[in-house]
Amino acid sequence: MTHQNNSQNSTPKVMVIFPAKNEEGTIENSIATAKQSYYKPDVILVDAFSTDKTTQLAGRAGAIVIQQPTKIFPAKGLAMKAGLREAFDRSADIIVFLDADIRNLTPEWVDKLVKALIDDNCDMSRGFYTRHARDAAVTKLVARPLSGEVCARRKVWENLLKRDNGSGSTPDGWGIDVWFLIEAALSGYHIKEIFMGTKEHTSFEDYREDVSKLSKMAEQVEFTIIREAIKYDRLELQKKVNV
Ligand SMILES: Nc1nc2c(ncn2[C@@H]2O[C@H](COP(=O)(O)OP(=O)(O)O)[C@@H](O)[C@H]2O)c(=O)[nH]1
Ligand SMILES: [Mg+2]
Repeated sequence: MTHQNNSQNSTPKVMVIFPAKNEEGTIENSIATAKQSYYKPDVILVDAFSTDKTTQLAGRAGAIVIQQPTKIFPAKGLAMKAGLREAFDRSADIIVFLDADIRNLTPEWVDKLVKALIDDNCDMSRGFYTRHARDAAVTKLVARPLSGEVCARRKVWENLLKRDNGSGSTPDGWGIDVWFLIEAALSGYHIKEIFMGTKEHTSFEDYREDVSKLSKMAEQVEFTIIREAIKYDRLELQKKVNV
């Protein structure tokens, strides 16, 4: 197979970014596991002013620890943008995001996401999973693929960030994943879902019995989709959809 992109001639510098808020139960193992990837990634933790031992454990596991810029929550978007800036400064070629609350992470998750870019020549790879029936309600009901495990080359991330045209409209909270997804799709990027098996993550335990705890997340995802529809003048398209 021929590749248009030749950065795979030398080994790409892979960086894994974990946004994390109070993840002391899983962070150390997550970082150690990510570091065992075939691609020997450096790991960045973007901390949300955690009040538990997350940052100490992350430092001990060998991660570069930075703080998200402000104490607003939820700040998944702020954290991802801060992580990307740090990875750009550290000359990353390929940047992988992983959630920090995963109990069954293996090094192959990183391998598979990165390999999809290198071997299959897609622009963005995203994890998808066999999930518990009540898990990932927002993803299942509102937008797919939306997992926190997402990987792209530096240039793709840079181009996506430029698409807010300096307006600062890139979401700071839970809207960020769907924002990246829509902007990637509208950029014509080839997005591929990669099957990872099952995903066991601790946040599910918080909403397992009551998915209405995800209402804030669902609202931010929905509003982001509406804002994007307005931005790209696509609201008229809904007339073709039978509701
Ligand atoms: N830096 C930062 N990380 C966050 C914040 N909120 C959640 N996270 C992290 O983002 C990841 C996804 O969050 P999670 O609660 O697991 O989302 P879910 O899996 O969709 O329920 C986890 O690693 C969280 O620790 C935040 O406000 N700031
Ligand atoms: Mg989770």
